[in-house]
Amino acid sequence: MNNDLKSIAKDIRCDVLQCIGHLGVGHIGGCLSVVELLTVLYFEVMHIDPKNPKMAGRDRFVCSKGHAGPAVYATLANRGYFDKKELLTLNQGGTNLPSHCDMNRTVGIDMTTGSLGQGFSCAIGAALGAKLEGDGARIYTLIGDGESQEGQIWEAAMFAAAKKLDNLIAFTDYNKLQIDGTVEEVNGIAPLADKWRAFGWNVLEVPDGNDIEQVRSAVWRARNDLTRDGKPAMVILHTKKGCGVKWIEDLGAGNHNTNLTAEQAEVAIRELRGEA
Ligand SMILES: Cc1ncc(C[n+]2csc(CCOP(=O)(O)OP(=O)(O)O)c2C)c(N)n1
Ligand SMILES: [Mg+2]
Repeated sequence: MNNDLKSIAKDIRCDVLQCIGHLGVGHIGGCLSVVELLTVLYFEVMHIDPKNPKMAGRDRFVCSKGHAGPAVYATLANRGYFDKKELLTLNQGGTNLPSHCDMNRTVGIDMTTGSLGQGFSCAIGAALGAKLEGDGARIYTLIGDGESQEGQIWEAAMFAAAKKLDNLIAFTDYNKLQIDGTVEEVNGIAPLADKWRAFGWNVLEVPDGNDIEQVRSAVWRARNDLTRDGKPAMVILHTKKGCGVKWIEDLGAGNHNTNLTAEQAEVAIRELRGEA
């Protein structure tokens, strides 16, 4: 596998901007904050085959924060699941790429998500299923920090530990922002790591969840060391919502679901590629 993860992440980030810019609006902030994680999972860690997307025993990724669909689609396209041209159909009539992940429409998507809190439970069900099957699959899942205010998350967290799901590796996109403000002012979730530990999980914090090397070593550590003692693992990624494009980052919570013109996307892409 090509180890140039940084340049792959840049391609994915540019594709997210391009497809949302083409549509004119989208969940830009929460897509850009998870690009490094998706890159590491799909290009280095997960046991998957884009040519055989339903392969038995494959690892699964459940994007419980389903509004990050465009980031997942850009990752799948770059990984070869479908043609990159398809990205420009994002959320348009008849598309295979709706704004939120849909397992019945998109090749490579294994769980439908978008109603916050629910995808995480589905991931836990998949982990339990894989255990019962004994097929060796690992289940990776991503939740938002605002999503972590959902009661369902904590019920599911308790269940996963009780069932000793050590084939489950979860991530929190701790970007400190949600739809209408900071997580802290809406309904603070700190101390987050202590909460997960108290629920029986092994926990790892990544100071910069947009640093590919930090993410890479954390994912491997979670996979190899933190899921060996009957416990699931939670990796808390301290990220920046809108990461990679300064003016989008500066919108703060305003970058959650925002307008982006094709021209603005083009300028941002040129900047990212160092062509500005
Ligand atoms: C059950 C439910 N309630 C509300 C929404 C609308 N909604 C979509 S994204 C979002 C904010 C999520 O914040 P966070 O989890 O922090 O996501 P991120 O910052 O990564 O975008 C909300 C309230 C939803 N999709 N599902
Ligand atoms: Mg958030």
